[in-house]
Amino acid sequence: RRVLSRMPEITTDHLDEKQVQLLSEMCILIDENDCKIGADTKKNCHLNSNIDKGLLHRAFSVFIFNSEEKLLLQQRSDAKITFPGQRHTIKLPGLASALIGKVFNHLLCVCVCVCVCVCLYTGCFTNTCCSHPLHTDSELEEKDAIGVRRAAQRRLKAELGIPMEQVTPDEMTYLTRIHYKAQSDGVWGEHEIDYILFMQKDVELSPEPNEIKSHCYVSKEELKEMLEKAKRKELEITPWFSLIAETFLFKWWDNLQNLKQFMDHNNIHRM
Ligand code: DMA
Ligand code: MN
Repeated sequence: RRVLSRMPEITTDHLDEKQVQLLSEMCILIDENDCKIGADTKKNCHLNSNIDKGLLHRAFSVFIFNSEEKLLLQQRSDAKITFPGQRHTIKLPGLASALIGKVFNHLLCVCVCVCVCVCLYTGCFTNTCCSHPLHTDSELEEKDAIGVRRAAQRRLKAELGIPMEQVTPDEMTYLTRIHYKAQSDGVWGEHEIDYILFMQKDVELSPEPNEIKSHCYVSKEELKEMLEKAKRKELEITPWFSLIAETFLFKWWDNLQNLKQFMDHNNIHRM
């Protein structure tokens, strides 16, 4: 049957149990104009095999700034299935391992592991919070992107432990939408239209370790330094955060008090 063609045999046994459970959440399927066309599991939405056929879902990215205008970043936990803190496997090039004797290969593997671990000790950094509105009445509601803003409130609590009353939907500014695609590894990836939500407020945090390895507030200068380090492969940044940081972020950040001029709910930026 047609639906079966979307479900290739994928083992999730080696992955984090809590994160695997979340793969059964129902995401919102959309077309390239962000019109909803159905629902599918988080798992099916994030398999490269389906993304290659054009499967696209709705998502959001929240950026919280404190009263000093510093941006709250998080480092994704190692448990995350897409873009984890540390890569799950390290592969040597086939030719290299074929040429090198077994013992030497083993030693080389250890060296590569150590180097990669040192380089990526900081893990995959990203903006405050990202996730997906679910296929429920409350999160499907499209007027003023209220469904997406409700989903953001839910995930800010789940990931960062921010009390729901400190991040109500009406405190979030919906700026615009970004359409992008990125592979995480051979199996998993992202293909989304991402709603950008901004908020400036001092909030209480109690991060959930299964979601987040660490968090920090950064100034513009500190983020620029991180972006430079990411270019030199000294730390890792998620592809969507990198795209937003290279395009709109600093312009918006310079205007936290006058964001209205940047609200564009008609266009979808293809990246
Ligand atoms: C997905 O983020 C959303 C974007 C914009 C990349 P995620 O992988 O952190 O989702 P979740 O927290 O639901 O696993
Ligand atoms: Mn996604």
